[in-house]
Amino acid sequence: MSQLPLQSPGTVPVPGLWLTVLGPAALAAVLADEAARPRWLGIDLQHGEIAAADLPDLLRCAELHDTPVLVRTADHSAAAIGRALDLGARGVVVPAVERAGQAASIVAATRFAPDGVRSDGYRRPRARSTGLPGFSDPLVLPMVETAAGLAAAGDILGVDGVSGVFVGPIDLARSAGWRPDGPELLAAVADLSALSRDHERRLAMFALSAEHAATLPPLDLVALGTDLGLLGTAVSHTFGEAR
Ligand code: 3PY
Ligand code: MG
Repeated sequence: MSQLPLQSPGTVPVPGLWLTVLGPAALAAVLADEAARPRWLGIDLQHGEIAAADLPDLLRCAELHDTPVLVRTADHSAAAIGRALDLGARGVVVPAVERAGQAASIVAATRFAPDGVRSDGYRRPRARSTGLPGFSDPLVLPMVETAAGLAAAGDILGVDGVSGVFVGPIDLARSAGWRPDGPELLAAVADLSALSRDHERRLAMFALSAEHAATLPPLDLVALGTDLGLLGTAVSHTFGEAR
């Protein structure tokens, strides 16, 4: 697989859509336009309204539309991580990682013995790749979203098998006492961007909007908003003008 070069200043991160409410039928409609669809999807099992039971149909729908999915698990458990990968997720985003040891356990949960502790079930074996050229398979992205996680980011990025870190600006800002779109957060992301490159790892982040994304330091992956957030923006724009 060809290697996607690590991002350098001014290059555009791979844009994704964060799903919090959509079901498979609506997702199929969103992905129907091949020229304009998001390059990846994040399915959020920590927040939002999507239940674990919705995952199989959402993943099948995404697969039929050739769109790789990262699942944000509700917690760090090997069960949650293994299940997301079994169902076809190309990677996992794991909330609030604060220590290298936690990151190592998460990596172990993504790998079969003898390299890890992932259980091998009865599902048909499938050759899986992230579908994102140059991104490791599966993507293992611990979230940096607390002040403690930020302080430990170098150690977390140094863990063998970690693909990179995923910044959660809302929780990070809350934990550090900053605004999510404030200058301290931007400076922290710039530091993480440099640190990720030093470790030859990826940097991903949830942006508050496409406009916010345009202000961010170099990233590899960016979520440009949520399904419900984008719908809300379109509704206020449309009905604000129609009133
Ligand atoms: C955060 O910003 O804390 C997130 O987890 C985004 O979903
Ligand atoms: Mg968060």
